[in-house]
Amino acid sequence: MLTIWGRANSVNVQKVLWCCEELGLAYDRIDAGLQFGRNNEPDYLAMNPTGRIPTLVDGDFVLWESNSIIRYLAMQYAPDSALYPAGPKVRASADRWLDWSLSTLQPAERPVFWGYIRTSAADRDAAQLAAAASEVEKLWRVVDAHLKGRDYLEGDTFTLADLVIAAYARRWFGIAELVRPALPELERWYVGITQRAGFQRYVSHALT
Ligand SMILES: N[C@@H](CCC(=O)N[C@@H](CS)C(=O)NCC(=O)O)C(=O)O
Repeated sequence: MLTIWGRANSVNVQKVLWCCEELGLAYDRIDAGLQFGRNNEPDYLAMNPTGRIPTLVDGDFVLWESNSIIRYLAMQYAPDSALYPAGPKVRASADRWLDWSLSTLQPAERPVFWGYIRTSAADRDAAQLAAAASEVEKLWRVVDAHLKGRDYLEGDTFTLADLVIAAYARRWFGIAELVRPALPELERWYVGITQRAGFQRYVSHALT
Protein backbone atom coordinates (compact mmCIF):
# COMPACT_ATOMS: atom_id res chain seq x y z
CA MET A 1 0.00 0.00 0.00
CA LEU A 2 1.22 3.47 -0.87
CA THR A 3 1.22 6.23 1.73
CA ILE A 4 0.99 9.85 0.66
CA TRP A 5 1.80 12.51 3.20
CA GLY A 6 0.23 15.92 2.66
CA ARG A 7 -2.94 17.96 3.04
CA ALA A 8 -5.47 17.55 0.24
CA ASN A 9 -5.72 21.26 -0.60
CA SER A 10 -2.07 21.44 -1.69
CA VAL A 11 -1.73 21.55 -5.47
CA ASN A 12 1.36 19.38 -5.26
CA VAL A 13 -0.48 16.76 -3.24
CA GLN A 14 -3.48 16.98 -5.58
CA LYS A 15 -1.28 16.07 -8.54
CA VAL A 16 -0.19 12.89 -6.79
CA LEU A 17 -3.72 11.92 -5.73
CA TRP A 18 -5.03 12.55 -9.24
CA CYS A 19 -2.21 10.47 -10.69
CA CYS A 20 -3.16 7.58 -8.38
CA GLU A 21 -6.73 7.85 -9.66
CA GLU A 22 -5.57 7.76 -13.28
CA LEU A 23 -3.50 4.66 -12.55
CA GLY A 24 -6.07 2.95 -10.31
CA LEU A 25 -3.68 2.87 -7.35
CA ALA A 26 -4.90 2.54 -3.77
CA TYR A 27 -3.22 4.62 -1.09
CA ASP A 28 -3.47 5.95 2.44
CA ARG A 29 -3.15 9.70 2.86
CA ILE A 30 -1.92 11.34 6.05
CA ASP A 31 -2.62 15.04 6.56
CA ALA A 32 0.52 17.16 6.94
CA GLY A 33 1.45 20.76 6.24
CA LEU A 34 0.04 24.17 7.29
CA GLN A 35 -2.62 23.71 10.00
CA PHE A 36 -1.90 19.98 10.27
CA GLY A 37 1.79 20.45 11.02
CA ARG A 38 3.87 17.25 11.22
CA ASN A 39 6.07 18.19 8.26
CA ASN A 40 8.70 19.80 10.47
CA GLU A 41 8.82 17.00 13.00
CA PRO A 42 11.93 14.81 13.12
CA ASP A 43 10.22 11.66 11.82
CA TYR A 44 8.87 13.54 8.81
CA LEU A 45 12.17 15.31 8.17
CA ALA A 46 13.89 11.93 8.24
CA MET A 47 11.74 11.00 5.24
CA ASN A 48 11.79 14.38 3.57
CA PRO A 49 14.51 16.78 4.72
CA THR A 50 12.90 19.66 2.81
CA GLY A 51 9.96 19.67 5.23
CA ARG A 52 7.60 20.14 2.29
CA ILE A 53 4.66 18.07 1.12
CA PRO A 54 3.97 15.67 -0.55
CA THR A 55 6.07 12.69 0.42
CA LEU A 56 5.38 9.24 -0.97
CA VAL A 57 6.19 6.06 0.94
CA ASP A 58 6.10 2.86 -1.05
CA GLY A 59 7.34 0.05 1.16
CA ASP A 60 10.94 0.89 1.97
CA PHE A 61 11.11 3.47 -0.81
CA VAL A 62 10.55 7.12 0.06
CA LEU A 63 10.26 9.91 -2.49
CA TRP A 64 9.61 13.64 -2.34
CA GLU A 65 9.02 16.23 -5.10
CA SER A 66 5.54 15.92 -6.58
CA ASN A 67 6.56 15.65 -10.22
CA SER A 68 9.17 13.01 -9.42
CA ILE A 69 6.50 11.13 -7.50
CA ILE A 70 4.02 11.06 -10.36
CA ARG A 71 6.72 10.01 -12.82
CA TYR A 72 7.74 7.22 -10.44
CA LEU A 73 4.17 6.00 -10.01
CA ALA A 74 3.64 5.83 -13.76
CA MET A 75 6.97 4.10 -14.42
CA GLN A 76 6.63 1.66 -11.52
CA TYR A 77 2.96 0.74 -11.78
CA ALA A 78 1.98 1.39 -15.40
CA PRO A 79 5.12 1.32 -17.54
CA ASP A 80 3.07 0.89 -20.71
CA SER A 81 0.55 3.57 -19.84
CA ALA A 82 0.00 6.49 -22.19
CA LEU A 83 -0.08 8.67 -19.08
CA TYR A 84 3.72 8.90 -19.25
CA PRO A 85 4.44 7.86 -22.81
CA ALA A 86 7.58 5.82 -23.40
CA GLY A 87 8.75 7.30 -26.71
CA PRO A 88 11.72 9.56 -25.96
CA LYS A 89 10.43 12.53 -27.94
CA VAL A 90 6.91 12.55 -26.57
CA ARG A 91 8.15 11.74 -23.06
CA ALA A 92 10.68 14.57 -23.15
CA SER A 93 8.01 16.89 -24.51
CA ALA A 94 5.69 15.97 -21.65
CA ASP A 95 8.55 16.31 -19.17
CA ARG A 96 9.24 19.85 -20.22
CA TRP A 97 5.80 20.91 -18.97
CA LEU A 98 6.46 19.24 -15.65
CA ASP A 99 9.79 21.05 -15.40
CA TRP A 100 8.27 24.33 -16.56
CA SER A 101 5.48 24.02 -14.02
CA LEU A 102 7.92 23.87 -11.14
CA SER A 103 10.58 26.23 -12.48
CA THR A 104 8.35 28.91 -13.96
CA LEU A 105 4.59 28.54 -13.53
CA GLN A 106 4.34 27.75 -9.84
CA PRO A 107 6.74 30.48 -8.67
CA ALA A 108 4.73 33.00 -10.70
CA GLU A 109 1.26 31.85 -9.72
CA ARG A 110 1.97 31.20 -6.06
CA PRO A 111 1.79 34.88 -4.99
CA VAL A 112 -1.47 35.28 -6.89
CA PHE A 113 -2.99 32.20 -5.27
CA TRP A 114 -1.81 33.17 -1.80
CA GLY A 115 -2.81 36.79 -2.32
CA TYR A 116 -6.38 36.09 -3.31
CA ILE A 117 -7.13 32.81 -1.55
CA ARG A 118 -5.04 32.86 1.61
CA THR A 119 -4.94 36.58 2.38
CA SER A 120 -7.89 38.61 3.62
CA ALA A 121 -9.10 41.34 1.26
CA ALA A 122 -8.02 43.98 3.77
CA ASP A 123 -4.44 42.74 3.79
CA ARG A 124 -3.98 42.48 0.04
CA ASP A 125 -1.56 44.69 -1.86
CA ALA A 126 -3.66 45.41 -4.95
CA ALA A 127 -0.82 46.80 -7.09
CA GLN A 128 1.48 43.90 -6.26
CA LEU A 129 -1.26 41.38 -6.98
CA ALA A 130 -2.13 43.00 -10.32
CA ALA A 131 1.54 42.90 -11.36
CA ALA A 132 1.84 39.26 -10.30
CA ALA A 133 -1.37 38.33 -12.13
CA SER A 134 -0.12 39.96 -15.30
CA GLU A 135 3.07 37.83 -15.15
CA VAL A 136 0.97 34.68 -14.80
CA GLU A 137 -1.22 35.75 -17.69
CA LYS A 138 1.87 35.80 -19.94
CA LEU A 139 2.55 32.18 -19.00
CA TRP A 140 -1.00 31.05 -19.70
CA ARG A 141 -0.75 32.74 -23.08
CA VAL A 142 2.18 30.42 -23.85
CA VAL A 143 0.04 27.40 -23.02
CA ASP A 144 -2.90 28.79 -24.98
CA ALA A 145 -0.77 29.26 -28.10
CA HIS A 146 0.74 25.80 -27.76
CA LEU A 147 -2.70 24.18 -27.54
CA LYS A 148 -3.87 25.51 -30.87
CA GLY A 149 -4.74 22.48 -33.01
CA ARG A 150 -4.14 20.05 -30.14
CA ASP A 151 -6.48 18.13 -27.86
CA TYR A 152 -3.73 17.51 -25.31
CA LEU A 153 -0.45 19.20 -24.50
CA GLU A 154 1.68 16.44 -26.01
CA GLY A 155 0.77 13.50 -28.20
CA ASP A 156 -2.78 12.38 -28.84
CA THR A 157 -3.77 11.41 -25.32
CA PHE A 158 -3.92 12.72 -21.78
CA THR A 159 -0.49 12.65 -20.14
CA LEU A 160 1.17 13.79 -16.94
CA ALA A 161 1.77 17.10 -18.69
CA ASP A 162 -2.00 17.73 -18.91
CA LEU A 163 -2.48 16.58 -15.33
CA VAL A 164 0.13 18.92 -13.91
CA ILE A 165 -0.73 21.98 -15.95
CA ALA A 166 -4.47 21.49 -15.33
CA ALA A 167 -3.88 21.39 -11.58
CA TYR A 168 -2.52 24.94 -11.84
CA ALA A 169 -5.13 25.98 -14.40
CA ARG A 170 -7.72 25.15 -11.72
CA ARG A 171 -6.29 27.98 -9.68
CA TRP A 172 -6.13 30.38 -12.62
CA PHE A 173 -9.76 29.75 -13.55
CA GLY A 174 -10.93 29.46 -9.95
CA ILE A 175 -9.91 32.82 -8.53
CA ALA A 176 -13.03 34.94 -8.96
CA GLU A 177 -11.24 38.27 -8.52
CA LEU A 178 -8.85 37.70 -11.43
CA VAL A 179 -9.58 39.58 -14.63
CA ARG A 180 -8.70 37.01 -17.27
CA PRO A 181 -8.30 37.65 -20.98
CA ALA A 182 -10.07 35.31 -23.39
CA LEU A 183 -7.73 32.36 -23.97
CA PRO A 184 -9.98 30.10 -26.04
CA GLU A 185 -7.56 27.24 -26.64
CA LEU A 186 -6.66 27.04 -22.98
CA GLU A 187 -10.34 27.16 -21.98
CA ARG A 188 -11.35 24.47 -24.49
CA TRP A 189 -8.58 22.16 -23.26
CA TYR A 190 -9.31 22.90 -19.60
CA VAL A 191 -13.05 22.19 -19.93
CA GLY A 192 -12.16 18.81 -21.47
CA ILE A 193 -9.77 17.96 -18.65
CA THR A 194 -12.28 18.93 -15.97
CA GLN A 195 -14.43 15.97 -17.07
CA ARG A 196 -11.87 13.49 -15.77
CA ALA A 197 -12.80 11.66 -12.59
CA GLY A 198 -9.44 12.39 -10.96
CA PHE A 199 -9.80 16.11 -11.56
CA GLN A 200 -13.32 16.13 -10.17
CA ARG A 201 -12.37 14.09 -7.15
CA TYR A 202 -9.17 15.85 -6.12
CA VAL A 203 -8.76 19.19 -7.85
CA SER A 204 -12.18 20.66 -8.54
CA HIS A 205 -13.18 21.55 -5.00
CA ALA A 206 -13.10 25.04 -3.56
CA LEU A 207 -9.72 26.72 -3.40
CA THR A 208 -8.54 27.05 0.20
N1 LIG B 1 8.60 21.39 -5.56
C1 LIG B 1 7.92 20.77 -4.45
C2 LIG B 1 7.17 21.86 -3.71
C3 LIG B 1 6.60 21.33 -2.42
C4 LIG B 1 5.89 22.44 -1.69
O1 LIG B 1 6.32 23.60 -1.66
N2 LIG B 1 4.76 22.07 -1.06
C5 LIG B 1 4.03 23.04 -0.30
C6 LIG B 1 2.53 22.80 -0.45
S1 LIG B 1 1.98 22.98 -2.12
C7 LIG B 1 4.37 22.92 1.17
O2 LIG B 1 4.98 21.94 1.60
N3 LIG B 1 4.00 23.91 1.96
C8 LIG B 1 4.26 23.91 3.37
C9 LIG B 1 3.10 23.43 4.18
O3 LIG B 1 2.09 22.97 3.63
O4 LIG B 1 3.21 23.47 5.41
C10 LIG B 1 6.98 19.68 -4.99
O5 LIG B 1 6.56 19.81 -6.14
O6 LIG B 1 6.70 18.71 -4.27
